[in-house]
Amino acid sequence: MADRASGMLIVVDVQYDFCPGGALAVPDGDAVVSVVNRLSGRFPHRVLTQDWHPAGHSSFASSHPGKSPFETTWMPYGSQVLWPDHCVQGSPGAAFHADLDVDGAELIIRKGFRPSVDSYSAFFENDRTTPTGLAGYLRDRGFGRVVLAGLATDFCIAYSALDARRLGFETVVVTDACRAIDLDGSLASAMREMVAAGVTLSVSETV
Ligand code: VGL
Ligand code: ZN
Repeated sequence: MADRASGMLIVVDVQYDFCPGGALAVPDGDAVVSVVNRLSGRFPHRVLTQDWHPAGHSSFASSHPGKSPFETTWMPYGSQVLWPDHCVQGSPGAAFHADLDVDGAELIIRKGFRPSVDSYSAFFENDRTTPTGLAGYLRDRGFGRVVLAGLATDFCIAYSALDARRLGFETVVVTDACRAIDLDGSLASAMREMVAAGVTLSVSETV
């Protein structure tokens, strides 16, 4: 029981397409790798998430004639940002960064594999109701605390943190172990929403 007290470190989407040179590069995205690996020394239990889209996924602008990347469109489940093609299943861009400590992870959650629904959160698809199974996995194993790191702060990290709070987990985001896309103020609003929802913002030295 005692070793569960530190919680589950959830390492979100540290994949080549979100690193400089990738299809949906997050500025300075690869800087999280060394911070996450250092955190891994203090968190014996780790889950990785992997954005994992089929070719032609509905979140890709290329699937919507006349639309450009970073425009917003309407999906049956709500508003959706359209992205450049990224993290296509099995492609080099979908691979984890080679320096990321992958072998020590206890579970890899793949998300975004349903052609018609995007999935930012580690817990639910963007319809906010289809579960990935992660909440059940954590509960079955007796974890009540999740610590989030990775990419991107204002999308997959924020959605995961808000869902974790909604599900009743103690939730920490390690801000220096994350980097943001920051589309039209999305970072500021994500930070505001996380704080309002009771997410603890921490830094890697003290978490
Ligand atoms: C992400 C946009 C699209 C993320 C994934 O990991 O934050 N953002 N797919
Ligand atoms: Zn994606």
